[in-house]
Amino acid sequence: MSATAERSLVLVKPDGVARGLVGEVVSRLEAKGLRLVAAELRTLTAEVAETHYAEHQGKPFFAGLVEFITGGPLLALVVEGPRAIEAFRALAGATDPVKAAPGTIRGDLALEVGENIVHGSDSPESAAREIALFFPNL
Ligand code: ABT
Ligand code: MG
Repeated sequence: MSATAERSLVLVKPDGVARGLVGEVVSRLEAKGLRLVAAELRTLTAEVAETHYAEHQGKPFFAGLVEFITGGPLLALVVEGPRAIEAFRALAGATDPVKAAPGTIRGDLALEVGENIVHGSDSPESAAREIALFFPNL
């Protein structure tokens, strides 16, 4: 990784995989200039899901969130590029797809906050933690 490059964990969540949007998401992030470093299709255990979303434990939507994210295969990606974390969050759009700007992945392709197609790490600390959780050998 070059000195200016940064890595982010991106997930195409089970709703995105089920809807056939993997190609659309990967196409958008590659077109932006982000480079794929790792990719794996897998179904999460509850344990990994609860660790990944540990910051939301105790919130009213937590149980539903874990059920959703473990409900089918997702595509886990590590992407790399200058300011990759912020770059992918900008491509993804706001958490609530109705508020997400048209032109973003969520703004164009999703309607419900609980099924918003993609995840992207939200800080360098989150990215390090999430990449270690999903790809411990990277
Ligand atoms: P993630 O990339 O999934 O972490 O989403 P984002 O960082 O944009 O938003 P946060 B706040 O981290 O939401 C995590 C997941 O929880 C869902 N959620 C969130 C709800 O279902 N209801 C809510 O009120 C809030 C705040 C949306 C996110 N995941 N999904 N799917
Ligand atoms: Mg988040």
